[in-house]
Amino acid sequence: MPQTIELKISGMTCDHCVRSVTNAVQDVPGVSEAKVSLDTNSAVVKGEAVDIQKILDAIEEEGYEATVR
Ligand code: 9UX
Repeated sequence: MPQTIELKISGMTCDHCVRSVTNAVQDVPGVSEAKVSLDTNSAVVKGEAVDIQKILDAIEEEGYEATVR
């Protein structure tokens, strides 16, 4: 079943950060779309059968903190 996951992300300060987070999230299996916002320090991720913990781990590996909100 399709999922929409909203995340709070801290530590992003420029557009390159946004791109790093976007790419990392898009590489997680099942993710179809990741919209990351610097303005609101958040992301909306869409996908199917996604392991949310893998998204959080992928973001943390890039050096940012993420929580589901
Ligand atoms: Mo921009 Mo983000 O120079 O970690 S890439 S601050």
